[in-house]
Amino acid sequence: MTTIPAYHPVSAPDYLPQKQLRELQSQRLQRMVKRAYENVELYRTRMTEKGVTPDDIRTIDDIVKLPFTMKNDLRDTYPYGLFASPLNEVVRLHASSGTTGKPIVVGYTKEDVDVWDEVVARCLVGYGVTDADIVQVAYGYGLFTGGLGLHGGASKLGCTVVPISGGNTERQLMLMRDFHVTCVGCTPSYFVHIIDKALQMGINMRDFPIKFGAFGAEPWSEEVRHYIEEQAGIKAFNIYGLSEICGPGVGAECCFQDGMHIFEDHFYPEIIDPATGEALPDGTEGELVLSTLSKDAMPMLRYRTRDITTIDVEPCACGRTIRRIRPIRRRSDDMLIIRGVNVFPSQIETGILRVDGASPHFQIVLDKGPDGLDRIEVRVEATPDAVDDTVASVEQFQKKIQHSISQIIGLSVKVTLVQPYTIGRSEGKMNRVVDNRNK
Ligand code: DLL
Repeated sequence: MTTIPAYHPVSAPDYLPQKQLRELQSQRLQRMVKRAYENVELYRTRMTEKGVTPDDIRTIDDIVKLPFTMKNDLRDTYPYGLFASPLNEVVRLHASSGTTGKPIVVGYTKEDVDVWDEVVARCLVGYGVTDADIVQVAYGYGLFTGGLGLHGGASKLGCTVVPISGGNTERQLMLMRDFHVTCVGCTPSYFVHIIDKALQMGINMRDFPIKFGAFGAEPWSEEVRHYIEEQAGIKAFNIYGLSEICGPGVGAECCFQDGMHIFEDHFYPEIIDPATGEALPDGTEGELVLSTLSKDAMPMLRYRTRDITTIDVEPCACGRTIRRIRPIRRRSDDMLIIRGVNVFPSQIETGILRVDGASPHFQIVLDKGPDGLDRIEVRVEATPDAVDDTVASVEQFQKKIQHSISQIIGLSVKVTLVQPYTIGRSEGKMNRVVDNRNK
C-alpha cells in the first residue's frame, strides 16, 4: 500500500484549486510576456511578426497566440541574447553540451535559483523525502543542471546532502553505506551501473538503507524501474526537466508513481502536433511545449521540448491538482528510422527487459547490408542467470530477445549476446546507438 507522505508547506501550490491556479498562471504569464517583449529582441520581433502585443495576453488561454521558441533560437542568440535581466542580476549560468557546435547557455537570477530550489524540493516531498533524509547527489555537478539542481532542492528541504557528483562508482557505494544514505539522485543508467558494480563487489544493495531514487535526465522504461527496485530494494521515482526551462524539477512523480506532476504554477505545459504546431487537447500524445511563468533572467515562451508525451487531467490519488504528464519515453530527435520504420531506443530496452534474466546493458548498432538495406544489431550482455556455456543456450536466449524486440518494433533484428562488462557504462546520460549507416 502506498502511504501519502506528510504535508509540507513547500508543496502548497501543488494543491491549489483549479480556478486559483489559472488566475495565478494568467497573472504570471502577463508579466512574463511583458518582460520578454520589453527586454528580448527575439521575442519582440517574433511577436510583432505575429501581430501580437503583451496587451493581447490577458489569460493563460491566450498563450496559444504566442510564437514558439526553438532550440536553435538559443544557439542563434548565443550566449546572452535571450536574457531579460542585466548580467549583474544573473547569479548563475549553466550550459548544455548539445551534439554540435556551441552549447546552449541559460541564466538565473537569485529569485530564479530560489524557484528552482523550491520545485526540486517539491519533487522530493512528493516522493516522501524529508529533512531526516541523507541525499547522495550523483548527477554531474558543473554546467550540467543535474548536480546543482538536486543539491539546491535537497538543501532547501533541509536534507543532509552528499555532493559526490558522478563517477568513481566504488566510492559512491562506500559512501552510500558509510553515510547511511537514504536517497540517491543520478541518471537511471548510472544507477543500473552502480547496482552492477555492487554485484561485482559482492555487495547486496538491498542491505543499504536507501529508500528513494530520483532518476531522470534520460528516458527509461517501466522495466528498468522494476529492475532497479528489485535489485536495490528502493522506490525509483522519475524526475523531469531541461536546462532551457530550469533543469531538473519541471515535474516529478509523486508517491503513486503514475505520471509526473508538472509544477504548473511556474511552468505551463501544452501539447502540440510536432508536424503542424497545432495545439492538441489534453489526453492526446504529442510534443511537449513549456513556458516559464516566473523565470526572470531568461523567460522561455512556448519552448518546443521535442519530448513526446501526453497531458493527463485525471485527478491523482495524492490529491495534487497540478496536471501530470505521462513518462517521456521518446524524443522526436531520438527517433531512428530503420528501413522506413520509426524506432526508439526505449522500445528496444523494453523488448530486452521483458525477457526473464536479460541484462539492461545493451547497445544498438546500425549499418547497411550488402543489399543496401539498413541492418540493426542489438548487443546485449549475457548474464550468468540466463545462459550457461553451451551454444544452444546462448542461441535460444538470443532468439527470445529477438522475438520480444521484433514484437514491439515490427522489424527483424539481430541479437548478439556479448560478454559481461563489454558494453560501455555511463556516469551520466547514456548513448546507446552506434549508427554506421553513412560511414
Ligand atoms: O537532463 C535536466 C535533468 C537533470 C533532468 C537531472 C532530470 C534530472 P538537459 O541536459 O537539458 O537537462 O536535457 C533535457 O533530457 O528534454 C528530455 O529529453 C530528457 N529528460 C530529462 N528528464 C527526463 C526524464 C536535464 N525524466 C532533456 N525522462 C529533456 C525522460 C528526460 N527524458
